[in-house]
Amino acid sequence: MKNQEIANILYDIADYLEMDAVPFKPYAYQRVALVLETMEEDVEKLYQGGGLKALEAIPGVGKNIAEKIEEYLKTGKIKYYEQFKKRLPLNLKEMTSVEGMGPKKAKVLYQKLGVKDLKDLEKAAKSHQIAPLFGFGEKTEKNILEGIKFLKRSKGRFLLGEILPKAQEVYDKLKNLKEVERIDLAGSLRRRKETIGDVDFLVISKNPVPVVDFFVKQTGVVKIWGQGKTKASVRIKDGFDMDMRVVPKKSYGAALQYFTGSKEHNIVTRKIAMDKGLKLSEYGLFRGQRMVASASEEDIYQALGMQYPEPEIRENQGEIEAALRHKLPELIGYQDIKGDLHCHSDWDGGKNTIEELAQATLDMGYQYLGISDHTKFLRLEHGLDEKRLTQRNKEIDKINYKLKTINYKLKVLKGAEVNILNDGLVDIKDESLRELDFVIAGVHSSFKMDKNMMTERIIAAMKNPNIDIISHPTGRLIKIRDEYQIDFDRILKAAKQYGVILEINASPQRLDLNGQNVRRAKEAGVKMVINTDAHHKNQLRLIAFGIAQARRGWAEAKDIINTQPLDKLLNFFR
Ligand code: DGT
Ligand code: CA
Ligand code: CA
Repeated sequence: MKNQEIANILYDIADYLEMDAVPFKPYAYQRVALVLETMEEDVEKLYQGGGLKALEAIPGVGKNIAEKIEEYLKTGKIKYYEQFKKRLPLNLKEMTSVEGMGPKKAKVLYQKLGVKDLKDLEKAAKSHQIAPLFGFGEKTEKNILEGIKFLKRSKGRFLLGEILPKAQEVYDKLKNLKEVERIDLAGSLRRRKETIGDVDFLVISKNPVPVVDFFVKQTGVVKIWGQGKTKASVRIKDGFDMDMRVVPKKSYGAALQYFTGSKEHNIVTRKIAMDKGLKLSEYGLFRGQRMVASASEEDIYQALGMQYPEPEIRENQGEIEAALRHKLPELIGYQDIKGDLHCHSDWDGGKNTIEELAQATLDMGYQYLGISDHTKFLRLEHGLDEKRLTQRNKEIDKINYKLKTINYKLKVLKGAEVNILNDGLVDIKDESLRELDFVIAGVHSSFKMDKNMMTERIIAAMKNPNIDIISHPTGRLIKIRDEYQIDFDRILKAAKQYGVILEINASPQRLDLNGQNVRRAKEAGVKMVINTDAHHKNQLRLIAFGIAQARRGWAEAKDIINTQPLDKLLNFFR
């Protein structure tokens, strides 16, 4: 399927157009790119079936863009794009990956200093060539260096949300092999860590050679790092590595325990075995030559006198001590969520109508759905003003009425995601907020405030009695930008004092709160909510990533408000 390839080119074209300060057009290209990325149909098949007309039927695609897609499908190239690349031969993706570096800045740096990629950029910033340029300055130069440092830190790791679906595909293929008795994802993927170094598969088979053979020959493999009788390691075209181990059934539990990690968890677990006069390895738990346990992880932990720790908390952050004392928390389950409270509808530029979102919610077995469209400060995202918000509320009333008449037990709740402005006020009148069932407030601008000001800004918003939830409370974008500066302890104290709920945003790029902050919130007695921030109905499924993060933070169902039925949920709103 070429959807993503084409989307990437359209994003680049949008950047180039922005460099040339062309109005409106960049947005049109971005919009189509987003549609291509998220649609399920294969654009090439659409074209084969219905030609140019079928392409023009894709939302946002006019004749002009349709012809470019056609050109790509026919020739593998788009001339318009090639001309841009020739005129401005810079590594767009690299340059704009630096937080705060937009296409316009990239163009100036290329024209004035010949900066083409990250390496050039770092050199230019370090030798202070950037600050004197018109429109840049000391602060921008400093931010660029910080941005580059941040990128280096996350290099070589991939987003869980990117990797898991791809690993799942390989998992399914392997599982279908007749030689494969059982297969599990191990390593950081099984622990649902937010970024992944490489994928680890563990297989039970009596006949490993054909399994290994299949693994290294599957489509997408670009390099074989190593291949033995029972193991292999490969790189696939998406740029990450996959390891596979095949073991016999009798030592499967020990192998799964070992390869799930984390390494830090394993080191301490092994020490506990030693203190009991045992030896724990990937082959089993032994007393001398005799195998004490090995078939299942449960057996091993039990033999060590430990409660079974779920993979998400195996990070040597207190879980071992708690397991020894049989005091592990009962983590929130993957089926415990009863509704999503952070979804954007087509009222603010999301992809689906409220009714479509409600339908998708029913399919997920939820009891409620909160629509929280952006408000007016975010003009690019079609934020709603007071008048449009009221109109949208009427539509929600109508949908609820319809759901009732067909006896569906789903309630659509009226929400909004308002913007916390620099002074802590929000961008919409309080009267409008009082018409809503709940209000989410979030920071979407001026991320570089100093720590004290940013903390005050958020606390000021929490004091507004209309505000129930703070969305993505630390503002990070994994691999893109760090958290903004806040005093998280003060935020927790204020949340507790005013009864404000903190969001665990499930979007794989955010996962905000992260596991560590979830744990701090729980310990401070602050309630949380797991939301997807979906802009498309398919994104409602991303809730699992938020649940995983909550589990990594030791959260139990009672810590998360949207594990509660509707009547109890409403009690949490101010
Ligand atoms: P990653 O790939 O960097 O996201 O993190 P992991 O945890 O998947 O690490 P990886 O792939 O290097 O190894 C998979 C598991 O194998 C790891 O979680 C624990 C185990 N393991 C690997 N190397 C060692 C080691 O030197 N000592 C111990 N005790 N366990 C190890
Ligand atoms: Ca790994
Ligand atoms: Ca590995």
